[in-house]
Amino acid sequence: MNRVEYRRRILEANDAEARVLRERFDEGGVLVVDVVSSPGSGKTTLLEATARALPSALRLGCVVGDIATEMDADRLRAAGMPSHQIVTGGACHLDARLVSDGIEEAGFDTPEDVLPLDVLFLENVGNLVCPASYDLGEDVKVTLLSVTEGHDKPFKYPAIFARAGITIFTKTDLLPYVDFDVELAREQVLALNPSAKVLELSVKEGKGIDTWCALLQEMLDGKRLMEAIA
Ligand SMILES: Nc1nc2c(ncn2[C@@H]2O[C@H](COP(=O)(O)OP(=O)(O)OP(=O)(O)O)[C@@H](O)[C@H]2O)c(=O)[nH]1
Ligand SMILES: [Mg+2]
Repeated sequence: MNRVEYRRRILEANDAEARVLRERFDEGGVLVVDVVSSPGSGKTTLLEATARALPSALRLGCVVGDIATEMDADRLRAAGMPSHQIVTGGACHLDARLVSDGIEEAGFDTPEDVLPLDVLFLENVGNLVCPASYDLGEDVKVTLLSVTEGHDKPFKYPAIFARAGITIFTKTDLLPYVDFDVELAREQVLALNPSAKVLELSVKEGKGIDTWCALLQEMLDGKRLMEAIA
């Protein structure tokens, strides 16, 4: 088997696992959000702020992938979000099998096989390339781009921005110090995915968190409504 064939088979197997996960998430009415970015763009920081900002009645959980350490899960638990760390041991992305094992190990499972959660976040391994190819059964991929990374990144890493229903420009408090053209970056994102929502956010200044949380609530309400009329 050559490399191309091998990769095709891996992705096909992943897609099959992701379909099973998606059915299960839909059955349980769980909104699943896959958060992707380069290392250090602010995924964990955003999820910490999200845990603090969303209504406490919402049941949140996170499965977080990293190549080493439990640090992010520790941070998220400290912020009040039940979290489980998957240490991939070098793999540069989460896949559907890792997510499936992760929710079981996290105790997000119940005997009825329905997740007792409203929103499940997946914090992917810091990487803009590999996570683009892996369906995790999510409702939406959210790609973060911090303003320190440069406004050319959507066109340089097109697959992940094309697949993201939401792109968030993070660390906007740093805009005065870097040459990041917000409008140019927005144009690139929308050229790759005309229906993408593009948000600007700074956790440090507390800006954009309300809009982000309102969007999450809207997606959760929409998902529950679709199930009710299905
Ligand atoms: N100035 C500023 N710094 C931020 C903001 N959000 C996050 N940071 C900082 O950026 C650094 C990386 O943040 P993390 O949340 O750990 O990033 P991450 O994407 O989870 O990183 P990995 O999981 O390693 O890929 C930390 O030092 C944060 O304090 C922000 O809004 N403004
Ligand atoms: Mg992190």
